[in-house]
Amino acid sequence: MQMPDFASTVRRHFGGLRDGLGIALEFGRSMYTLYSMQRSGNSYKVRLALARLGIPYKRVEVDILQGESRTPEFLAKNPNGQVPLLEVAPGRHLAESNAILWYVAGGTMLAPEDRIARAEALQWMFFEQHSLEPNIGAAYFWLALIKGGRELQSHALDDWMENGYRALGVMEMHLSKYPYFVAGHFTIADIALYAYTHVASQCDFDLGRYPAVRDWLDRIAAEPGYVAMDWQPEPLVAAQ
Ligand SMILES: N[C@@H](CCC(=O)N[C@@H](CS)C(=O)NCC(=O)O)C(=O)O
Repeated sequence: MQMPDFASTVRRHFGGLRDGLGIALEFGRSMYTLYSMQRSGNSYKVRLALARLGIPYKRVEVDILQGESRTPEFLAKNPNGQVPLLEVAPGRHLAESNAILWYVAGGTMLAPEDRIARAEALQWMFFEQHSLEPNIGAAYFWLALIKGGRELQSHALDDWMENGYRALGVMEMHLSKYPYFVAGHFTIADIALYAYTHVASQCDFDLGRYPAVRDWLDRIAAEPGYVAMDWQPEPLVAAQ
């Protein structure tokens, strides 16, 4: 049987706290580099998790609107040409926001280890990628970030609204019974779902009919270590 090392034992017990412990325990391995765009909800998920865990990282701002995620240099790191992207060790890159969440939160309270709770977290994180992000995420991108996006995407708007509201309805049903999505406490499933839900009102969605979702949004914003989407941890390093 492999014995857990001291760092993972301590992180398991205290990993939900942002008290600098993460910084101390992460000491000794190379610092993460996060390729991220400030107004990307998928990138925000990772920034929120790293902040909550107190894990320091170097951040590289990638402006996808200027094609910076499609340069040969970036495609060599992520052939899929998207952010977020985390360099976890020199030359070793991890893509897909929810996979990155599992990686950075592994061994902490944010990543449930109990078999059913882990599967439930995955269930909600797949839901996020299939039912929420393609609708509310797309609406946010085109309506809130792209000038003239509403006109360019007028053919898609009705579907995004209908399917986005459907996803919010599913979340409302769950949150009217439970304070968090999984395990009775804040986890990476909440982080994944929070990223685009909290900007839904910036892209035409009216959360008035979703009181449990609104209460949950307030609960997440009050979590220790919470950072807002526009929070910047350090001076930006230019993309290369
Ligand atoms: N499923 C991916 C989606 C990532 C994604 O859509 N990233 C967008 C920004 S939010 C992007 O980089 N788009 C640039 C492009 O596709 O060229 C994830 O969860 O990380």
